[in-house]
Amino acid sequence: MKKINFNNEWFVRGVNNSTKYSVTLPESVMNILLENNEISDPYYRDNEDQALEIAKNDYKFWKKFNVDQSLIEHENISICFHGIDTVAEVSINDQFVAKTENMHRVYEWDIKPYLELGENELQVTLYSPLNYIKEKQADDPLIGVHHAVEGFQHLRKSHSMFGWDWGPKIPDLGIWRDVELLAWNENRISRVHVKQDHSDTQDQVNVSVEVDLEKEPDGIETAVLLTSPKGKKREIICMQTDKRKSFSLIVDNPTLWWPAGYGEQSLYSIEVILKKDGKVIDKQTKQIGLRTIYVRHEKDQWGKSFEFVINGYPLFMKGANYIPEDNLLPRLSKQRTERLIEDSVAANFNMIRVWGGGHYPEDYFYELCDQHGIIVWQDFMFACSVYPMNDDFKKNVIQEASTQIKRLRHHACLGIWCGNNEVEEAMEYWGWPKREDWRESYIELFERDLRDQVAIHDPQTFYWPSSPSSGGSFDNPKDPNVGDVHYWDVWHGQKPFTDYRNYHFRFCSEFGFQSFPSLKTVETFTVPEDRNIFSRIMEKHQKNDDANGKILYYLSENFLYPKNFDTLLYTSQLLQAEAIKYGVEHWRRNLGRCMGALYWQLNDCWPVASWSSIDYFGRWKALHYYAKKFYDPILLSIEESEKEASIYITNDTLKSKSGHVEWKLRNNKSEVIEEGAMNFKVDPLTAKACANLNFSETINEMTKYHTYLEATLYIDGSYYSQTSVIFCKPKHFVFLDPKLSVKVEDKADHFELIINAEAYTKYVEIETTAGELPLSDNYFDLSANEPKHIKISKERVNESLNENMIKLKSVYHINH
Ligand code: BMA
Repeated sequence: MKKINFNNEWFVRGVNNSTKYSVTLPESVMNILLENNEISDPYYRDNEDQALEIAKNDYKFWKKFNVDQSLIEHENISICFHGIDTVAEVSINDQFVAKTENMHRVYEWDIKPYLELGENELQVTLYSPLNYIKEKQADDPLIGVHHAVEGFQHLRKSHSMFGWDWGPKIPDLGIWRDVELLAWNENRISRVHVKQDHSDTQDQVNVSVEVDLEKEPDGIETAVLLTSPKGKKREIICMQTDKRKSFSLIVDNPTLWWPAGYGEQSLYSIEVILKKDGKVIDKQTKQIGLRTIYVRHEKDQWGKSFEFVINGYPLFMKGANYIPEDNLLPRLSKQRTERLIEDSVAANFNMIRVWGGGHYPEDYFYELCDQHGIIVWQDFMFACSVYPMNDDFKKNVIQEASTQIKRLRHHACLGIWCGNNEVEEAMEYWGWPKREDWRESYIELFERDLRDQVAIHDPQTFYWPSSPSSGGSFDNPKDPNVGDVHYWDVWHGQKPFTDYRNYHFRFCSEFGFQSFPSLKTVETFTVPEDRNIFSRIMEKHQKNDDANGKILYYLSENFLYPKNFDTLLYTSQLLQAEAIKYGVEHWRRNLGRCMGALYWQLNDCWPVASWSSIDYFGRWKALHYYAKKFYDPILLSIEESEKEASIYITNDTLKSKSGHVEWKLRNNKSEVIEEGAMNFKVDPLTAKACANLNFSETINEMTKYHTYLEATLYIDGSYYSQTSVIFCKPKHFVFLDPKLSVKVEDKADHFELIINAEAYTKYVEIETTAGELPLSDNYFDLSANEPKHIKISKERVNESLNENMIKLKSVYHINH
C-alpha cells in the first residue's frame, strides 16, 4: 500500500476572513493565530478570555495536491484523517466527501471518485464547537459539571477543552493528528489482532495472530514474523485463502514483560507481510509484551477485591491520574511525554490512569509506557455528565470505542478498559434528577455496548464500567469495600489528613489535594502586581471553586502564617505532599486489602493551581519528590498517634527482605531521648509492623512540641531510607533556626550537595539558579549535624555548580 503523508502545505483562514496562513499539520486555530501574532499567549494572565470568541467562528483548512497517472491508476484511493478536532465537513474539488463530529475517531474515506488528473484541492471546514453544543443543548438539555461550557457532553471532543476545575476554556479547533493519502491495489491488511495464551507454569505462550484482509484474497501470501527481544526470528508463511486467518506461534521459555520495579520490559515484535506475485503489497508491525494481566474482583472477608494480578502476582498499583498534557494540542510532543513517563518511573510509579475527560493519547504515549513498564488504566472518554442517547450519538461512540480498542489492544502496558469517569457516581449521588431514561441509557452504553465492544475486540483485557464503581447498576458505586473508590473528603470535604486512616479501600483510583505551582511557574503568567493568590489573575489560574479558601483552611490547621507570597506557594506544596503521603502510606500498610493508590493528578495542561505533582513546565512539586519516597518498593513508614507509634515495612517486591530498623526519639536539637533497634524479615508482597512503641512516659503536654521520632531502615546491613514524625501539628512544633548550609562537590559523573542543619528541621527545599535539576531527593527532613548527600546527575547541568547557585529553605523559614 502506498502511503503519502499529507501534513504539508496547508492553508487556513477564517470562513469570513480573507487573511490566510500557511501551515503544516498537526495544527490548530489558536496556535496559528498565536504564531502569527494575531492573539497573545492564551496562558498568560487573563488572555484565556479571547479564546471563547475565536471558537465561535468557523475556519477553513485546505491543501492543493497533484495527482499523476501512476497514482490515479490505483484501484483504491482514500484519505485518512487520524484526528479532526472536531465538527467538520470534508470535500475534494468542491464535492462533499463526509462530515465529522468526533475527535477521537480515525476517519478514512474513498476519494477516488472525486480525483482528477493534475491539481486537486482538499478542503476541511471546521465549525465552531461552541455553536454546535449550544444548539444540541437547546434541543436536549443535559446535566454535567458546571465548570465546563454548558452542553460540552454533546460533542465527542475532549471535555476539558471546554474548561475543567484545573483547565482553561479554550475549545480550540484543528486537525490534530496526521493526514495520509492511501493508494492500493488488490488487497491490504484491515486489522491484526494478537492474543496470547500462557501455560499455567508460564513456560510456554501461544501467540496467535489473527490477520484480516480488506477483501476476499486472491493469490495472497501472508507471512507472520515474530522477533524475540534478543533478535531470534520465527516465521510462518502461507497462502491466505479466507479474509480472516489465524497464525499460531508457540514461544517456549518466554521472556516476560514486567511492570516497572519487577523486571525487564522485554518486547517482541510481530510483523505481518502481505505479498502478491512475490511483491510486498502491505505490512504492519506491532510491539508486544508477553505477560498476563487481569483484575481479580472477587468476594472476600472485607467485601469484593479489586487487584491487578500480573504474571501471576497480585501487585499494588502506584501512580497517578493523567490529564491532557496541553490544552493547545499542537504543543504535544513525544519529548514532553517521554519526560513525563520517565519522571513517573523515577517516582516509582507502575500505573497511570488516563482519565476520561480528555483525549486518547498518541501512540507514543503507549509505546513509552510499554518501554518503561507503566501499566495503563484506560478510561473511555466520558466524564462527569449525562450523555445524549440518540442513535447518531450512540453509533458515533461505538465506532470510536472500536477504533480505539483496535489501536491500543496489543500494548503490553494496557491493563484495563474503564467505561467512564464518575458518571455512575454522579448520577447516583450528585443530586441530579434520577431520570429513568438517563439511567437506562447509562446502563445500555456503559454496561452493555462498551462492554460488548471490549469483549469483541479485546477479550483478554478486563472491562470495568466506571471509576469509581462497585461493579455497576448504580449499586452503591462508592462502597469502600468493593471495587475502586474516589475519595475526596480530604480536600473537597475539608476533613483532616488523618481521615484517610478511617478507610481501607480496595483500590483508591482518585484522591487529591491542590497546591500552587512554584514561583518560577507563576512568574510565567503574571506581572509582579498579580502575585497575590486572591488577585484577579491568580484566580483566573485557579479553576476550582473555593480552592484558595481550602488551601488557607488547611494551612491554618497545619502551618504558621507564611511570611510572603513565595513561602505561601511553598507551604501549599507541603500541605499537598503531606496529605497524599498520609493516604498512600496508610493504604500501603494495609497491602493485601488495599491494592492500589492513584492520586489525582500527575500533570497540568497549562500553568495553574491544581492537584498536579508536576506542573505545566515539568517542574516537580514537593508532592512528586514525596511520591518517589512513599511509592518506594520498600517503604518505611510510621503510624503515629498522640503518644504511640508503629513502625512498618511494606515490601512490594517479589523477594523477602530482612534488615534492621533503628529508631530514636529526639528533641528539637536532635539530642536522643530514647532509642532502640530491631531486626525484621518481611515476606514478598506484604506489609508488617516491626515495632509498636509507647511513649506515654516521655511525651506529655510539655515535651510534645519539641519531640520527634526518627526511624532509619537498613537492609542487609546497608542504609536504605529514613523518615521522621512529630507528635503535634507542625505549626505548634518549636523549630529552632536550622542554619541550613550547603557544600557542593564536583564528582566524575554528578554533583554532590551536602546539606547540613544545626537543628532538626523538616521539608528542606533545594532550589538552584541553574534551572530544573534532577535532584536525588528534595523536601526532606534533617536532624542536627547529620548532613544529607544529594546527587545531581550532570546530564542536565550546563554549567558548573557552586554554593552561590543553591537556595535552601525549610519549615522554619515559613515565617522567618
Ligand atoms: C476528580 C476528577 C476530575 C476533577 C477532580 C478534581 O474526581 O475526576 O473530574 O478534576 O476530581 O475535582
